[in-house]
Amino acid sequence: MPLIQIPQPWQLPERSITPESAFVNRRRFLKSLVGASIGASALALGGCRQPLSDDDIDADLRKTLGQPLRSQANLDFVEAEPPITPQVYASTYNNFYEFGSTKGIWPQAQKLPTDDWKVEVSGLVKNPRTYDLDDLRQQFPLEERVYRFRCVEAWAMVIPWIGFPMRLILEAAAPTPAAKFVRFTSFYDSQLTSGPAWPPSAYMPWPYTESLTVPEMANDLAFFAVGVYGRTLPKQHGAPIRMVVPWKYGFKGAKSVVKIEFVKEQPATFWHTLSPNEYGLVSNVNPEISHPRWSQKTERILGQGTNPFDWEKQETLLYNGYGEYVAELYA
Ligand SMILES: Nc1nc2c(c(=O)[nH]1)N[C@H]1C(S)=C(S)[C@@H](COP(=O)(O)O)O[C@H]1N2
Ligand SMILES: [Mo]
Repeated sequence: MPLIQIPQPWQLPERSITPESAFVNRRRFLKSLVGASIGASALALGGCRQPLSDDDIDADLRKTLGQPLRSQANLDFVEAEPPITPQVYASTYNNFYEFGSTKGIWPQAQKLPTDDWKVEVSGLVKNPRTYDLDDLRQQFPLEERVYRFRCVEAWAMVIPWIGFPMRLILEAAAPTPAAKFVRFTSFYDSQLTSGPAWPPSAYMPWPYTESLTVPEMANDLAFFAVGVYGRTLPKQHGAPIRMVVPWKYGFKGAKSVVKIEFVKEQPATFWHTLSPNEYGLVSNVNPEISHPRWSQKTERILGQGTNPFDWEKQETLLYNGYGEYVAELYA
């Protein structure tokens, strides 16, 4: 499938043209990043943005595209506001509790076994099906989407995901009228993804699960990512396929999804089960609803200062700025 970039009204605004030197640097930057080996040389590059070209796509992802990128389709570049977070920050500052409770779990996450991955789509649907990764990537055309991302912990970033709208899986599955919610389950194996030592993993309701309503999943913004920054998704980001729901707090986007089930009742979910006051079932980004332990009025943008912890502060927007596209879901 060609990787296509379809301009949509919710895309982040186009800005001035990035100089050629930045483009060359970006390519070098992308090439310097192979899986987990992340070069510190990339630090200089914050925020410049160019259309994806064939050179920017790694061999693994390209294999599944089947044909070269359609370059004309990618000529419009998007410089995001705020700028795209440098990959070196986004891929070394992660939440993935299956591998520990600190942000630096990316080396541990390399244990995730992603070969022969299968995603089961089941429950209240006319067409249950188990997809392997090639099925998914070939059946659903891949596109790039630059989205703001807001963690409930009040940090934020801007990420260029590659994947396809969740709606395409929903349409293929054809949920029955009884289906009201969707439960998403992450990979779990008590040996490989044993969870953090502290807080104690034994008390956590594994596997990690999340939920959306059927209309939320059908919204055009709800996305499954299989790639990021022009490459196959690194394991620490939730390879090989993870949810991206940009108007909700980050925890609503389960990583390394193995099962998508259409159900009648609101399912129990991981964080909500652990701490219902802190992690709501809906959890739309909302500056007016404080977390019990901190305000949600502002957020810190990852990687905008000279080091990852010298972060710019900005105001948090209702629905993370995507209200125009999603507010009607909650009217
Ligand atoms: N399976 C699983 N999915 C998960 C998490 C997790 O611990 N396990 N953490 C969530 C949280 S709190 C956030 S902020 C995002 C982080 O995604 P990133 O590390 O790719 O930025 O993943 C979400 N999805
Ligand atoms: Mo988060």
